[in-house]
Amino acid sequence: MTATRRLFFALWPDDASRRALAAEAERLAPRCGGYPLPAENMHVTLAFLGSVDTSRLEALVDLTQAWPALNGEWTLDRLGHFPQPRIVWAGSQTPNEALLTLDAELWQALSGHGFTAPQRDFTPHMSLVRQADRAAAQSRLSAPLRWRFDHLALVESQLGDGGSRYRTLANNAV
Ligand code: 2AM
Repeated sequence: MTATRRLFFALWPDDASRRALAAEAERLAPRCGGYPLPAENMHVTLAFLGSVDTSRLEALVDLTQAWPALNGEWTLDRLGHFPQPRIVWAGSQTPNEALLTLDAELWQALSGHGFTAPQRDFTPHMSLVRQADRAAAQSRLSAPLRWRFDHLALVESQLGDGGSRYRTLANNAV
């Protein structure tokens, strides 16, 4: 049997932004019928790779570490709901071009390593509440949050009883 790791690329906001998002998640969870995600889990998933053979890990670490420095900014100002998989999330009214470009460039680079981008459109979002049966009553975030994304992370997701745990395996931070 070959060993695999569940991997994805993500942007991880600074501590203060993650705390603000976790507070929003706590506020929303009782109204949406789900459970709030903790501050340490707040992130934006870019390329989700799923189960990857460990023999491919080194190339992904190299790709991540060699990725050019990021200098982007994203303002979260809207709330959304994915009825399936039951997530209430924060995102933006206006598409963030830098983020969309980054995702496209990442998949372009990953295609050179045999990974294929999903067919569906990319909706950048930060999941706040899981198992959420209802959307939030309002479609705006109570206080818009502007944060800078300055590094790309290769992350492993470990599924456990208490929810997902994430571990950064590599990043391109200087
Ligand atoms: P989510 O926050 O919208 O659930 C680790 O599981 C991360 O990868 C989560 O941020 C999750 O996004 C995302 N993810 C899980 N399964 C996915 C899939 N099949 N396609 C895209 N992203 C996925």
